[in-house]
Amino acid sequence: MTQDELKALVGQAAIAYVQPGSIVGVGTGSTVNHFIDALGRMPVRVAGAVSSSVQSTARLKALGIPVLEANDVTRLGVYVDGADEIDAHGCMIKGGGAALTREKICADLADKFVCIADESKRVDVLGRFPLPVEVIAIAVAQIMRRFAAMGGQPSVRANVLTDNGHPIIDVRGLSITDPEALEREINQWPGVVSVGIFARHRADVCLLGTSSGVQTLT
Ligand code: ABF
Repeated sequence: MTQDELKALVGQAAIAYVQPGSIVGVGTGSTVNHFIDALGRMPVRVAGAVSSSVQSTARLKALGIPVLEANDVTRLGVYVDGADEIDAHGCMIKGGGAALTREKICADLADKFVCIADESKRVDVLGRFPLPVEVIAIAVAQIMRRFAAMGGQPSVRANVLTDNGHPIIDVRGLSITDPEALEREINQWPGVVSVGIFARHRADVCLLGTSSGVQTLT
């Protein structure tokens, strides 16, 4: 199966976690796009969705699925999102799609975080994928110096501002053996909006698309 077919497989499989008539949290990316399309095929649809990006909002609205703001809800039963990397503990690198901050906000509202990913995203140690960090523009140089001091190779993502209007730094060369500790450390640096390590709030379930079917990892 192609990578896109594996993404479609898990996008459809995630529907099993969605209560018809509920409000669902929706992430961002090509795998999530398959999930959104599957939402559109539900015989009894969701009442609405809280979206993590302008991109996902547009796709939901095109299917006639009402989109609510995060401030419009107090809790979400489930949040479904992709990842750039996921380890055996459900810790993830996210943010390749530049939506990491709103993804963390939406995930924070959810009782269950369901990660959907193809098998290429499964790693033993996080960090092969460049770590995305959303930052306040005036702090870019100092934050890059901090990453260089820990052995990383930071670069500003060219021609990208997030939906919140901020630049992103991508950091190569990190071997993230303690994701939760590194997330806590980076979160406190002045100028960091959010870091693309999802360890403090990791996935509760990972639906991994493999050539032999969907593996459910908890
Ligand atoms: C999103 O899913 C991002 O955090 C992450 O970068 C992306 C993965 O993209 P794709 O599903 O297109 O591989 O949540």
